[in-house]
Amino acid sequence: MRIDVVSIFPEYLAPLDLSLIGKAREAGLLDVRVHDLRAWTTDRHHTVDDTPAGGGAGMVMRADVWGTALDEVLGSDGGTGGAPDAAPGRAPVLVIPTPSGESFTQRTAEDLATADHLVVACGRYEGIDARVAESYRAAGVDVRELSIGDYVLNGGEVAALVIVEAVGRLVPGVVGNPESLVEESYGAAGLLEYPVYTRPVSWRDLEVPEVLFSGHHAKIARWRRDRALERTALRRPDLVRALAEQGRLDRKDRETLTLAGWSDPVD
Ligand code: JB8
Repeated sequence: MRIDVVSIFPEYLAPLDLSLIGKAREAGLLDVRVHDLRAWTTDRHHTVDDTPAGGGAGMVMRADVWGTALDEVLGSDGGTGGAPDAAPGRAPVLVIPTPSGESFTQRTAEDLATADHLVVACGRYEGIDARVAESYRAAGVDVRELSIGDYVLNGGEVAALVIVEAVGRLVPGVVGNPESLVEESYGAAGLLEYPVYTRPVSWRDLEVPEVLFSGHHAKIARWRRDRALERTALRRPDLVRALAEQGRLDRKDRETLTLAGWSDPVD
């Protein structure tokens, strides 16, 4: 997968050289390139922003600078999908982090992981002139304006790091043991993960729960699901309600939730 990130602070993206994503780059699984938006400015002061139309606080990033940059970075697949005689591949995806976007979730990451080419446009100030998203959408680019959560950052760079890591680790081969992709929070179960333990068996008078040494796999699985249900009920009641609505709580699940003091109507 090819990933281009465009920013006025390319140094902010330095963590992409590290750890999992850095190794995947070295292994040739991810081709990640970071670009300085100011390379596409033509004026003496390398201006990327201007005052907001209609007035108001702050500055807005100029559509013309972004357009020049994105035309080049999207390249030949920037239009409706590649060279005239190329196989009709998936449209390139233009990701624009913004607090006004749709929620970025594990489902979004799974979807983006099937793309061949992601371009992430990192805004600053009050964001990017809205015509940029509109124009590329009209040109056949799959434009996704995405929010990584209900809080406000100073720009899109940290959100880009989050999105590239969450998507990159789903690209086949990037995570060594694909088993670890399956058993995670927001995975199949729709619950938070159960608590995990390792040695030492006793630490500061705290013991690893006995059942985990029983060798009884069904018992261990049930214990883990009960602990997952309890912590999900406490921390993310919205997830428990969603499972209840989808009829994905069995009798024992409902019993565990009742014992944990869950009093919402679950069916
Ligand atoms: C200017 O909170 B955020 C976020 C904030 C931003 C921009 C992009 C994303 C651009 N402020 O995720």
